[in-house]
Amino acid sequence: MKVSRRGFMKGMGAVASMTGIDSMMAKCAFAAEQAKAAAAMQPAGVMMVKSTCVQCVNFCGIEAKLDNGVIKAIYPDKMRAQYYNWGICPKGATGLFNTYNPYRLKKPLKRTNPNKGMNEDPKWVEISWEEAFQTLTDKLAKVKADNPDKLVWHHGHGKYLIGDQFPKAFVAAFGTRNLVHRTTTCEAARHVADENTWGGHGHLPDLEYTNLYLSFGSNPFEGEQWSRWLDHAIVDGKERGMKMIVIEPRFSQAAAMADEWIPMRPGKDVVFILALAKQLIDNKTIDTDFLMTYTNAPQLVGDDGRLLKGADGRPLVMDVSGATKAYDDPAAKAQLTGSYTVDDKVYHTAFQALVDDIKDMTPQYAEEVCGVPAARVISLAKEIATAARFGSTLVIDGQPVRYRPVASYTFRGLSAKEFGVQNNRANLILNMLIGSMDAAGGLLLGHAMGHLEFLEPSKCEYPPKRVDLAKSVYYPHATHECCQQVQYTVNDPKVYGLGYQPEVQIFYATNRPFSTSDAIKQQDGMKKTWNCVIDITMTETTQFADLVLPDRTYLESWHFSPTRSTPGTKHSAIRQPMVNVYNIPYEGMSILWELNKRLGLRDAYVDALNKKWGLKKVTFQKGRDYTSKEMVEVLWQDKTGKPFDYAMLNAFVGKKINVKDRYLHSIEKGCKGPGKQRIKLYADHLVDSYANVVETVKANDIKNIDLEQYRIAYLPLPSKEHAFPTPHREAKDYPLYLITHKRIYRNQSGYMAENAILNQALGADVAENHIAVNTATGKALGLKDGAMAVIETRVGKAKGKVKLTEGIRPDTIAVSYHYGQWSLGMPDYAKKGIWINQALELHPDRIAGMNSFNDTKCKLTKA
Ligand SMILES: Nc1nc2c(c(=O)[nH]1)N[C@H]1C(S)=C(S)[C@@H](COP(=O)(O)OP(=O)(O)OC[C@H]3O[C@@H](n4cnc5c(=O)[nH]c(N)nc54)[C@H](O)[C@@H]3O)O[C@H]1N2
Ligand SMILES: Nc1nc2c(c(=O)[nH]1)N[C@H]1C(S)=C(S)[C@@H](COP(=O)(O)OP(=O)(O)OC[C@H]3O[C@@H](n4cnc5c(=O)[nH]c(N)nc54)[C@H](O)[C@@H]3O)O[C@H]1N2
Ligand code: SF4
Ligand SMILES: [Mo]
Repeated sequence: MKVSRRGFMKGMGAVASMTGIDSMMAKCAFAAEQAKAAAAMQPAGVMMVKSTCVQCVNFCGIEAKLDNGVIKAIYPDKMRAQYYNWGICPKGATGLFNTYNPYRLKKPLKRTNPNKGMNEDPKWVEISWEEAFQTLTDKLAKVKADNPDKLVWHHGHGKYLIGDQFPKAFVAAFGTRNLVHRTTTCEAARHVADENTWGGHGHLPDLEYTNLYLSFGSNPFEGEQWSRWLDHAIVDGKERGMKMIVIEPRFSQAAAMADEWIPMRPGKDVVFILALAKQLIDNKTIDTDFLMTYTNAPQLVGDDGRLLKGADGRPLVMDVSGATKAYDDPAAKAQLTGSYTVDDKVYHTAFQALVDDIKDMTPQYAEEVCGVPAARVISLAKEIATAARFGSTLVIDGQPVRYRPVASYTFRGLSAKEFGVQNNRANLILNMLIGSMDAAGGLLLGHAMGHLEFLEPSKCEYPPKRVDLAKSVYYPHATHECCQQVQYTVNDPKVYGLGYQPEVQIFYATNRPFSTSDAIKQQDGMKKTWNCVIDITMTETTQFADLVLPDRTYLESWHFSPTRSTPGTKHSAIRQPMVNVYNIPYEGMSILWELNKRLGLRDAYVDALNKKWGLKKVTFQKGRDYTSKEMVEVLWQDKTGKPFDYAMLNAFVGKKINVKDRYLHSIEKGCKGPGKQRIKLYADHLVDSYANVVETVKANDIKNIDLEQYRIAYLPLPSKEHAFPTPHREAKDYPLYLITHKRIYRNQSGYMAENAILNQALGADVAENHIAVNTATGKALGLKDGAMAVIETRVGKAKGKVKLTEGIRPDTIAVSYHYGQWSLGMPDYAKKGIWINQALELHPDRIAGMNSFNDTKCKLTKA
């Protein structure tokens, strides 16, 4: 019998309302019984169900084939191909193995061994959901009555499983300021660079029209990114004749696809980019019109680093007449370069400040620092200039738009760094110089000047309010809820001036003691608090948990699922349950609902949900309960205006973006003309942020801030100092650079290490990772291919198998993330490979709070 999706959902709906499987009114034990009954009532026959894969951040559309209620195969949803997603990856195709995984968590667990540690058996005891909720509610009620900030909520992948909004609404209703998530381990430095440059964040290369694509350590094809749209847009671009140059220390899959691989020395990109900038400027091959119209390049800067402003506070420019004028005076003919005396003081244009800043960035200097031949710096600058087609326009659908078909793009390659913000600012400045921002074929910015507050200096508060020290004097522009500082602060709040000791931590789909740098030290904080973990398998985090709650997987639960918009499309999607393999009665969304209810916060939660989700037409109502399905229905209807039946059949609705919205809505609206803020080529407000750091440190006699390092971090322009992160300066006895990266066969950590296909069927190379060592380096160190070696850094050691390759710089080794799990709750086959994070130094960016993952230096020796 073949059953349609609509028929199936009707059946499920009937089961749900009849048995209360999804109903939060039900008592826990009762719900579990009913879940079993529901599972037994799966319809017979073959059926196709559309949904969204949420095993990584790409949210691919999927179509699953069920046979008698059992998932037999997962295919890509062809309907989404025209919008963003053409196919699925090995993880997506084998995702059912993560759901049918026999090592899944099935019942709530209570720890009975009070000692926490890597080798401590927690001595779990199974408990009922009722007892689990009661324990958690009691703990939370106590904390709430005392000081709600003593609760710290963490989510990692959880951000995508149920969105940021549900947890954010919960902490708002509860009253704690302490919610942290994973963005600060991903790309927060890039977001903060965007925010401090153009007042918003998020940008994408316009690959449909790009002719020259520079990729600085963005890792598509391996670390899948942006809905795999990036992979396909790159392939399509290349078929059209686009040239792609990959600049990074390692021969990545992207490098394998590229026309050229430039093996950059780790962490030195900023010098390379500034050397390119100098060449472009010296050769007079820059987009002057762009700089004058959209950026603060002509604004005057004093010797104190600040902008010269008129009586009304508006920044001034130097008119060709020799008088200053307001930057946005339509009558002004401003100078782009030069130094001028105003009221007996010397001022330079911001552009001149850049020219002076990079005067030493010769091709020879770039060669010395970055290990890239000087001749290639010179020739690449020429290539960029030719490809940029200065002054040209392209007519698309009858609309002329600026045409600068060169895009310089990056992701964690420049962001997962101690100077991540400055690295990314350098890349933005390169795009500014060639005028590629918001041009056809260039770099498209999300919503320029949508948040002008990002362009203001930080108040550098002290004492800090939040456990992650965000926006405090420690991380003044940390706007993305830094997670990796938390355990240090929890371990010793007084050192940071935090006025309270956190008591309870909840971890929802995140694996912090495995995923952060200097990971072993991170465990100390978790030993001090009572911890609840919500996951689908045992992990390194459960090793430190007091209570563990099982969750349903992405194939078992509802969500108004995210998608990734692309330069040309926007969409909405849902995720829907198709099985419930272990009859688990709750999942992320319903756990939160139940908690709020038991804490007496249900109506406050409803208010917060409406606000966080920005609901307008259809909203959550007070005084009633919602099943997870009903919550998704509210969200779908408000966001799409379409009936929910449509969602259950198609799981997706998409639309194409018109030319105006694509090219003329961002900087054209936000940065051009009178009264509009200009893009900050020169980030003058960082000078004031630094001054506020100095003042706060002095006023409070703060001992653990190195002001000289803050001065360097807060320079208003990226500079050569930003190519020398702490380990590069200090770890003199450690000769090799150590970098890490993603692999296509894993998403992060935890559950996927237990997927039998990805661990057994695809062979040994997939089941583990290795140390990539240049052949010449291996020979010099007496290391043969396959030999065991020890990586030693200033913070730890990691042992693993060597893979000799030409695909890495001789002064660098690379180890992928994801492998070498050690949780006692995992089967041995999931533990293969190297856990590199125990050996990575942690140096958060002093602007963004984003962690450095790729700055460490090491020794390599035969094991
Ligand atoms: N060396 C090195 N370290 C890295 C990286 C790197 O490239 N190199 N990458 C960094 C990056 S970009 C990030 S984002 C962080 C991520 O690190 P974290 O934020 O710590 O963890 P996540 O990988 O987001 O979450 C993984 C957890 O979610 C669980 N999970 C999966 N599906 C479900 C589900 O349906 N329900 C529940 N409740 N749990 C589920 C998994 O079992 C696992 O325990 O790691 C960072 N760490
Ligand atoms: N298969 C898979 N896909 C994923 C994930 C996953 O776990 N698995 N995670 C998702 C998440 S949460 C994220 S944040 C994204 C991350 O997406 P990416 O940032 O694209 O991926 P990473 O592998 O973290 O990127 C690091 C890249 O930078 C390079 N690199 C390291 N140091 C330097 C340097 O100094 N300079 C330059 N130029 N390059 C350098 C590395 O060689 C590597 O290729 O991936 C997402 N997609
Ligand atoms: S790329 Fe990510 S979302 Fe897409 S199929 Fe693979 S795991 Fe799923
Ligand atoms: Mo990430």
